[in-house]
Amino acid sequence: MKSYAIERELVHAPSVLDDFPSPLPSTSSIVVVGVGYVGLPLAILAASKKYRAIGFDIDEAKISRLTKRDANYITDEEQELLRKQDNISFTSREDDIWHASAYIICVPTPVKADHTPDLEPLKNASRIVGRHLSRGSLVVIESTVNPGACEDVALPILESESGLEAESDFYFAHCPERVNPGDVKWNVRTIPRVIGAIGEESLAQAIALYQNLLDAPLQAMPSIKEAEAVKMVENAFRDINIAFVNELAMSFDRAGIDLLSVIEGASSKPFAFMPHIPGCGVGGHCIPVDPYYLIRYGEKNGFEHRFLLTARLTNQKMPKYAVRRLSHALRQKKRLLRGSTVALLGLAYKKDIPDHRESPALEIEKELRAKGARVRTFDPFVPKLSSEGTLEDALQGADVAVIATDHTFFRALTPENFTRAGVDIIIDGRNCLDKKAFQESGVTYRGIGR
Ligand code: SAJ
Repeated sequence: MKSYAIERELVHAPSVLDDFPSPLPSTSSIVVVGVGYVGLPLAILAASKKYRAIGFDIDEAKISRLTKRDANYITDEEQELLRKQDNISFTSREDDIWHASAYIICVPTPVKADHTPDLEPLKNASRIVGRHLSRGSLVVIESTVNPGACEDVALPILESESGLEAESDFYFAHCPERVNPGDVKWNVRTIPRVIGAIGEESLAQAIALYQNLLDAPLQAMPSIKEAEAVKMVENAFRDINIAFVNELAMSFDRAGIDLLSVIEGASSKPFAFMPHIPGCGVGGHCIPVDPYYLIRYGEKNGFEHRFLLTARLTNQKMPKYAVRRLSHALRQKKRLLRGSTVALLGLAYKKDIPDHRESPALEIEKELRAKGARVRTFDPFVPKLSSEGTLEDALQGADVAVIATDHTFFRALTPENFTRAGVDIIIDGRNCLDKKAFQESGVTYRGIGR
């Protein structure tokens, strides 16, 4: 199938979806399976485009909260839209999702403890959709998967559960999600997308739907596998670039070179350099996970992704590196980490969001405790995991502090916030504080790579 970029006006796909957008006859609906940080904005977007949107999830507690329009993991704009839309409903009952015109699967694709892909959520979602789709339905998988997962794992389940055949009876495509949690500029409506499908008709159907849903360019891929590979490559690219600066950080810390200023200098080159920032680790549900999907996929094809794995191992050692920076700073003052009280500031994996999945901060906390330190945690975005309710509570009586998340709130901290509490060593795990101000205050400041 040829690969071509689709501009909005170029595709006139004869489609069962032709009567989209609404006002839709009651039979036309879009079921989003999995209403987490990816699926919920998509369901809200569909409703805002006048589709009849049904958010389905197996988590009944989540469905009950969403039915009350209670969702704290979407932007304020999306929350406002959710409250306003009356053509969106939420359910965990399969009886509510029969014969939809389109099913969009947005379930998690994590890795297991041994870093192998866990496709159980995808398989389960495929079984649920397969049992309820009908002739002419469109099924799109947005979950991030390695090449081959849509056609070799999800599709056989969809066909066996429905008794229908893809392309001839129902339409099947992959449009990998590109949600960037916390980003208000690039959101589900505006982020460009790629789409791969099982055949020409499926591709046309999927493009017709996403053209109605999005206000963003669509890139049609030659196949589903290439569409799956796009997302994997995007995120592995980010992981290896972060690993590059993290390795440089560990080297330059020994040489007393400020890597942040080196990166700033390299960024003056107007081409062929993309800055990344060293830090205390790589968290979230995408960047530390997706490379393993590629690594395992390579293994299945008899190829060893040594470079991807080395990058993963480099990033995975950064939480312990941050603790070593602290131990070293204490030793220089003839003090020990064991028995010290450490204020760990930040638990989320990324700034200004509440998500703490795969967060390096939790690794740092574990390592500090393993080394015999007393740990007090504070993250205004993650109150449930914080042992202290305020910054002052966390700092009062602490000997040292570690910044593990560059929340805007923490970026604004000054040396006085710490010195007045008696804290005299700061490990800035996100290189987000004003290094010069801290050094001039007499506080021992250590960044990661500076
Ligand atoms: N991180 C660094 N140094 C960097 C950038 C990030 O240490 O230079 C760390 C962050 O602190 C965090 C982790 O890596 O712990 C992941 O950060 P992220 O900014 O990549 O955030 P994610 O996980 O939300 O990544 C998403 C991804 N989006 C999708 O998968 C659709 C990713 O592709 C985006 O590049 C990223 O957002 C983004 O650009 O913000």
